[in-house]
Amino acid sequence: MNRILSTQLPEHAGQTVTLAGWVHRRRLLKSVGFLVLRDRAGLAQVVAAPPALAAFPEETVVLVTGVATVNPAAPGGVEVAGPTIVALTDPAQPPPFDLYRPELAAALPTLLDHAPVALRHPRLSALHRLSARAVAGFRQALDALDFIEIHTPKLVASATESGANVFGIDYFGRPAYLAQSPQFYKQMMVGVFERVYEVGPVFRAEPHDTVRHLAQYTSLDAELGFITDHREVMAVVRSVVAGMLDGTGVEVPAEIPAIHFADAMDLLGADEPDLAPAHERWLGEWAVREYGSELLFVTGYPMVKRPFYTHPEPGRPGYSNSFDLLFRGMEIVTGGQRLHRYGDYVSALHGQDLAPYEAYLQAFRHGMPPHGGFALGRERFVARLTGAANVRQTTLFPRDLHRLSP
Ligand code: AMO
Repeated sequence: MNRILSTQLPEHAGQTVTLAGWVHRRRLLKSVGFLVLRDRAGLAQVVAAPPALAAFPEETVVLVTGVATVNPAAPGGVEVAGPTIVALTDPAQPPPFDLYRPELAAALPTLLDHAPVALRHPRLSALHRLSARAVAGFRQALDALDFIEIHTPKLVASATESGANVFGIDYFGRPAYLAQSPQFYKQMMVGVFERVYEVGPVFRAEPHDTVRHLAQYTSLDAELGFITDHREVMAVVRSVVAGMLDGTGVEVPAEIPAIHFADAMDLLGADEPDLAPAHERWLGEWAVREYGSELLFVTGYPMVKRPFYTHPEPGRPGYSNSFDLLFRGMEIVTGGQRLHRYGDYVSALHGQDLAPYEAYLQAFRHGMPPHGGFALGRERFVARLTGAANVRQTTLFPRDLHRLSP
């Protein structure tokens, strides 16, 4: 289609141009009418006599040909005058909310039920563009560090994280699962490529209705070999997060501050094996006060709360060489050093049937380097970045306890 975008109007001042997009809004005054057209780049104002706009209700898709005319009052300083407007669809039915208002005045369930239309709102689509830029930043940072991108199965034979929140499925008559993470596969591929990453969907049958849990989310995973301990993984996390936050105004310290889990518990005056959301919030505020940083690593989580592949802390076996990264008081990354000796895996899986882990264990039987990695949840990252209170706002089509459609 021979068209220019709304943002290109100023370059064409004085010329006849064609724009295509959605009718974002019409304003009909006594003697003049305005049609605001929305395309993927932004908004453009079209001026016409009010009767000429009557046939094009909001959200109708139109082709507008007219003269790009300088008008300082128009968005971008140039509007389209003397237009011919052709509808490319039937007149659109009005959406259940006004997409042209700066804020969508509808409750989250309504917006999610009407996601195909609600997501057209410039605020909402902008958030998802930001998400896409963050994922591009993740890839760029890891490409620059010589990682390669892999794609691993999402239909799997065993749970990779805790067994509790795994979706079971019928796989040609055999039991199987939706992958909770690419954990086993990314580790196995360290044995091939040394440094790998994956961007893909993961599935958690989360039984709780919370603002930070989804049944499907996008996991940004990385894994690297030949490390001394988890601190090298944390340095990679720092580069990745800096890449993802580039251009957002959030400052990433050259070294992100870190606190050991045991010290965090002392600060919190608590004695628990894991951090509760309120603990994370408190530590987030503490890191701002103490270090001026919105990012904080918590290291050394107790082994009892970490998966079996976690490497213990040398000299302090109750703790682990693992970490979480908190961003604005919420866990967005989990990672750490892994076991890498076959015998250690057999011990860690104590007494369990090893058959489902056969392919995974194969890698360790045949020689794996010391390695570690991490996973960052895209939806939580974007929620912290944008201030969205609920991860459902950072997912195009969220999946949760109650929602399987749209
Ligand atoms: P973990 O289970 O902590 O670790 O998940 C890693 C990150 O994924 C995000 N996340 C979620 N986001 C939305 N909905 C959920 N239900 C959900 N669960 C987790 C969080 C979390 O920090 N294999 C390990 C990672 C590793 O060690 O490499 C793992 O999956 O942002």
